Amino acid sequence: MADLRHVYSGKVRDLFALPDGRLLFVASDRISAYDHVLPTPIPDKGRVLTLLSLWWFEQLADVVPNHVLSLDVPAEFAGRAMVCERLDMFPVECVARGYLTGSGLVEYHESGAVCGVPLPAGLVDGSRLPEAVFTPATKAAVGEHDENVSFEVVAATVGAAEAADLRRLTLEVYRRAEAVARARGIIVADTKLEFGRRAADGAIVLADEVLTPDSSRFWPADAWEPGHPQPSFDKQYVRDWLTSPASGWSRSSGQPPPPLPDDVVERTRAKYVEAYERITGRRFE
Ligand code: PZK
Repeated sequence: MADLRHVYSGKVRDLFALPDGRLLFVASDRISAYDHVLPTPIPDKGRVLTLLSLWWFEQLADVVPNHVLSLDVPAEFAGRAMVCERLDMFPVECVARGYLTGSGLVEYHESGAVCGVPLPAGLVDGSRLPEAVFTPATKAAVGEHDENVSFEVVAATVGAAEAADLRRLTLEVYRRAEAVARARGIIVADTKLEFGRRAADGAIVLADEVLTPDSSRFWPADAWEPGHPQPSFDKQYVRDWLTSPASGWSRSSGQPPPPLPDDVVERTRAKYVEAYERITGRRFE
């Protein structure tokens, strides 16, 4: 791994600096569940998510430019890495939600609103929102969860014009993606985007990975039934096994999760491939 400087490690992805100043964004085969990285990788997950992200970047090119420069990457990362331009990142997780669940549902129960956006009464876990909402969050320290904030907090942090741009772009990206995926039987309940500023021309550029099952909640549309937590398109086999007596593990044990059985690994791999093939209409190979 000559001349790569490790800049940042997420749970399941890594960022390196290349000697010429560009960045290498690498998607691993690691999978997380219940806030743990599991000891068993999912074969091809990094390649599937990279291909999906690239497909979306292409679909969205008329909405917003993206940070991808090249796919010519060191052999050990072939197929699961992108050479990216270095941006000045906005310190905001730009989230759009078209459905209510997770931290959005918790806030709604407390206040009837999410990130300061009032919502109609009577919504339940999994409800479709009347229209998608921008629900930004501030990046938390390692091990902490991001904190939902209002548009006004974003405006105070990055400037009013920038905040309005981030909100508009986030909602445009989400609306486009939700419609595409919905037509193929997958609900994108919400998605988290990261944007940065390109120094050369001042443009706002879409970064990170986009509209993957790791950055978004994917639900099978045919099982959608508001009123309870929805099954995950990709991770349901993993969650079901981890919470079954067969795993011998409990979320509250403080222990690391055990290795996954081969059949759970294989079925989970198949779900990532299925998401890619359904959304893009392309064959994964
Ligand atoms: C950047 N992250 C999050 C990404 C991780 C964590 N194009 C860019 N320019 C400058 N900074 C970033 C990016 C991008 N993308 C992204 N942190 C910094 C991140 C990948 C792996 F562990």
